[in-house]
Amino acid sequence: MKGRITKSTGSWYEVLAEDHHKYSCRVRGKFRLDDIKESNPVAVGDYVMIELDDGVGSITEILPRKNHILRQSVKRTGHASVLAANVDQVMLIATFKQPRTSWGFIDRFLVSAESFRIAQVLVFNKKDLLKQDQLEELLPMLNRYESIGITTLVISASLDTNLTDLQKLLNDRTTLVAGHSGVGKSTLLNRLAPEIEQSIGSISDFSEKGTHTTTFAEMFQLNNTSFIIDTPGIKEWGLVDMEPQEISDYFPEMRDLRLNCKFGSRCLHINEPKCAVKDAVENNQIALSRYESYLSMALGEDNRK
Ligand SMILES: Nc1nc2c(ncn2[C@@H]2O[C@H](COP(=O)(O)OP(=O)(O)OP(=O)(O)O)[C@@H](O)[C@H]2O)c(=O)[nH]1
Ligand SMILES: [Mg+2]
Ligand SMILES: [Zn+2]
Repeated sequence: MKGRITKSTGSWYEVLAEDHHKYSCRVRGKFRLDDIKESNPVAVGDYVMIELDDGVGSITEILPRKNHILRQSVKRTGHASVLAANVDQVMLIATFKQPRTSWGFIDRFLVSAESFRIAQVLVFNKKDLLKQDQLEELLPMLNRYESIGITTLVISASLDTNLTDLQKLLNDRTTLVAGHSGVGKSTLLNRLAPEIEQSIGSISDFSEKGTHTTTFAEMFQLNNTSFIIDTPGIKEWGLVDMEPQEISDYFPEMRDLRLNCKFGSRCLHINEPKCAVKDAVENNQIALSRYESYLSMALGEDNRK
């Protein structure tokens, strides 16, 4: 029977099978996974074949992936694990305060998704906490993201503000929801489908660093064709296997411009003469904060948070 991985704890997998039942499964035998070198061969979102024996399932095959998104291991550099497979878009949940998400972190995440060729939605939650002047600071920034093809939304999960707009974006897709701990990912999922019942942290938990309420990625079905994946809060986001020369390919506003740089695809847009990207920053065609994010990535600075 065919199914889809909805949860992985490392040794056990939960599979939503074609018969609409969920089964606990283990991996049986060895897979031919020639091009997958990550530590976890089976990820949330994977389509698999399972065999049942007395209600206990075995995963016998992983079906080919459309895509996957890798997460750099925090503990072991050079190691990555598959955060999820077969996703149509990532939805990054950020907050302007409680906690504050930095633009550097946002850009790192968006650039990674772009490198895996996965569309991005940037959502700011906790609108209810923002004063007028804070909104006026945030909205022009979001316009700049809109202008480079990233969908943005400002919502309040706890007050249901703009959730119908958000719901429209989820239709007929598999969406991975990511963001720092405490931004309200689980709160949002519970609002979208109350039967999900994801546990929610109390605000005081988040003042202590390292507290994560959600510990495993888990996929939920919103309707027959719409799936959403809740993930544990991300502390920092590293770039996986990316050469400095490659990074500006994943900034949509830089991608085409770089053809006009004197040094073309070898230009790092740092100190090179006649650089079209630097010119565009000078005349505000590229947002300064985006260029600063770019620089920190290209220089390998550690501003992952
Ligand atoms: N003021 C306000 N608080 C919110 C909103 N959404 C969520 N919260 C609160 O933020 C806190 C964290 O919410 P969670 O949903 O647990 O956050 P999370 O992103 O799932 O966190 P992790 O599972 O640790 O990654 C809780 O106290 C929520 O009640 C909102 O729109 N406005
Ligand atoms: Mg959570
Ligand atoms: Zn350049």
